[in-house]
Amino acid sequence: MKLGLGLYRHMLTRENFRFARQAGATHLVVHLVDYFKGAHNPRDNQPTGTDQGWGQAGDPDKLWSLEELKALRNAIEAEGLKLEAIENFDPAHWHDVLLNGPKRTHHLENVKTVVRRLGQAGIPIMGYNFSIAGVCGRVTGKFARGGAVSVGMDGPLDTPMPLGMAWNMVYDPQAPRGTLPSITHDELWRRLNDFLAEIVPVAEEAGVKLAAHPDDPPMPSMRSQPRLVYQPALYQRLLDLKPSPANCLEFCLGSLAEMTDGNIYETVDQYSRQGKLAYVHFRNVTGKVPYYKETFVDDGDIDMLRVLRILKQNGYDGVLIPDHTPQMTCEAPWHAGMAYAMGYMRAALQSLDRSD
Ligand SMILES: [Mn+2]
Repeated sequence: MKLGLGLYRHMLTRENFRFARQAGATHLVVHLVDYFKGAHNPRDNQPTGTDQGWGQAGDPDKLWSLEELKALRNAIEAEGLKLEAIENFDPAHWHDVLLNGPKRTHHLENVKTVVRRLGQAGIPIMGYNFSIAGVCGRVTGKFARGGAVSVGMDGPLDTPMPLGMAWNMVYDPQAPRGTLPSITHDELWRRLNDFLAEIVPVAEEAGVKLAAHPDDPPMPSMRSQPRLVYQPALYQRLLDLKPSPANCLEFCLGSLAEMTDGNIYETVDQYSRQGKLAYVHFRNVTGKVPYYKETFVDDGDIDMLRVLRILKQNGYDGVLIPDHTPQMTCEAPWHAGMAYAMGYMRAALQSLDRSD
């Protein structure tokens, strides 16, 4: 297994590539969506939800270009790292795939274009989250050990979403007032089915794995919209809809452990045994929806070492990234939190390798 670090768009600097290397990473996972345009304190790298979500989505007419992707890969390789995955499509480019809106056909073409460009740029994985409401409804507080600031959930959130919003970002600031009508779970699965039918063949041809993140938080519905993968067994449904080497998982241990059904070790075994993990979000948590808190990696409900042993047993050879960590109380809360998680992960992997 390989150690990686995830970086947000505004962090794609040589200094942060070096930070990743220093913390033991060999691989990077990169977010190209800018979640922090309206953030008053981007230093914490913790977007928080309001009615307006994380802020405004990107430019609908500007897809990530091949040149941009190649330049990014080159800059990362120049620091001795590999670019393993891009995490998340920009809602500006595909909102009508999620919403089944008037631009749906055009937005499916956008996704195909982005996937083909990843293939051409030699980036092996595209992570995505097929979710109408996205990551929302979380609270922030001093929940983690020693009063470290982390996120969690403190009860359901079912306020309907305003029009012009998808995946917790605003794609149309001029949208009329009003709220998005609810749809059924069956309708959401039908939209996913159509998405996979169109995109998986393109991903196969491009040599790119599509990696689905489970719902964060994994509630059956949020903001009056259904969610897709909110129990461990629903991941199997997603895989079985379109069996293909390109139909894979962005396997988030935290979100999976927050689910009310199943057992995290059986879940890890079930999906890693099938070779379906594109990469892993290696984070820990205490509690389950709708009441849970994110914790330091060594301090939650999941026995992370046991997870690693199962992954090894099933031959998982991909990348692990910390995903999120609590913010440590110092001048660099995000970096310190990540460095702590990376040190833990590196020690765990070394100990696993040397215990044969
Ligand atoms: Mn995750």
